Amino acid sequence: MSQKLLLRALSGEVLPRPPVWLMRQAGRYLPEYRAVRAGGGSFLDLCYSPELAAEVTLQPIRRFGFDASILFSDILVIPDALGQGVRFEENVGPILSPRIEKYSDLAILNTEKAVKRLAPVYETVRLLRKQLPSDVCLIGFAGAPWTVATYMIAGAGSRDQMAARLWAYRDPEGFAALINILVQVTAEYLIGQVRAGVEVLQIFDTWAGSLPEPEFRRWCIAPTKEIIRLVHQEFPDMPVIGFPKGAGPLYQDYSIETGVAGISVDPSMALKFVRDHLQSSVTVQGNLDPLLLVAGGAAMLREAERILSLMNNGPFIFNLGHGIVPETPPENVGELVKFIKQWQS
Ligand code: 1CP
Repeated sequence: MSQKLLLRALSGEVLPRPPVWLMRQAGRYLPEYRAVRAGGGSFLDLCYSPELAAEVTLQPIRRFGFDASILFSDILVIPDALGQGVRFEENVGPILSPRIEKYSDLAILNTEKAVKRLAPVYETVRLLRKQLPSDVCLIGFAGAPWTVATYMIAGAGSRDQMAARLWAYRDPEGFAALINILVQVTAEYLIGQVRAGVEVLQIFDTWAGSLPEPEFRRWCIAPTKEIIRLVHQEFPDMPVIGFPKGAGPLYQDYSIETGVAGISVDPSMALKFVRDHLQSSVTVQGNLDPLLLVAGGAAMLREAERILSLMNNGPFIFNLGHGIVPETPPENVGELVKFIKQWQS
């Protein structure tokens, strides 16, 4: 069998049409996902139930025929597994308690326990490798240490990541200790996913854009580089996609310095910059505005056409610039995937 499209794109090949998958392709916009969630149990129970997690991972593959499948889990399983309580409240979002606010709070985190708690996720990966169509690539993922730390410190999602930024300015050494714990556990978690069968990894740094340049280098680039070094020590060829959302021109240094094979770009990035400064060194993934997927119709297809014609002269993966929102009509996703799959450069 010829190699899967996503792997070919990540090894630098330019394809007649790019592989397509969408961040948050499983989730609340799909009625079949809501039906599984209505079956009772918390969101984290779903993440730790291999049969159900595999089922919701497969739902968008069956419906739309994506070229890649992302493991169903969440970036916040890491703090949960470290022993900080995590729950997801309807219409509120994640709540983490107790908050990790200073160096001495790190004592509650248990790295031994973490690896054990995450075993069900590896089982989900094994089930998926058996159940996925043979041409669909399985992507594993984790949150980057900076982004996960912002939730652990604020105890919830926060608009400006104020608590984490203040800790990092006031006590960089103490903050570095938290980041180092997250680097070690995240690398171990990603290596576990690869051992279980994922073929590509993505690292989500959703709040990278809230840091000024020196802090971006210290808390986003350096920890991501170290995680990738640890993964590559065991699996030298494992392709990693980085997503430092909102990093602006610093996407360039991130893509050169961290060791990523692919860079996922958000909708604010000008494609001429992306083509001239990122695509020369790595495979680019992106960057349709998720709200165009809500709007649908001619506006969505016009922008998809613009992205394809500008980006598919180099190594490219079609995706959104951020995750699918719950308001998205599933039929728009179907129309978009059909359009990409029929497109030819
Ligand atoms: O059913 C529900 O009510 C829960 C909704 C939900 C879902 C479907 C959450 C809660 N997480 C997920 C799955 C998820 N999260 C996946 C796998 C599914 C897929 O992509 O198909 C992935 C890759 C994530 C990653 C994730 N979780 C990120 C990084 C990417 C991004 O969107 O920026 C972040 C920041 C989270 C935290 C999180 N989990 C859930 C919510 C509502 C949030 C955001 C909280 C906030 O607003 O700050």
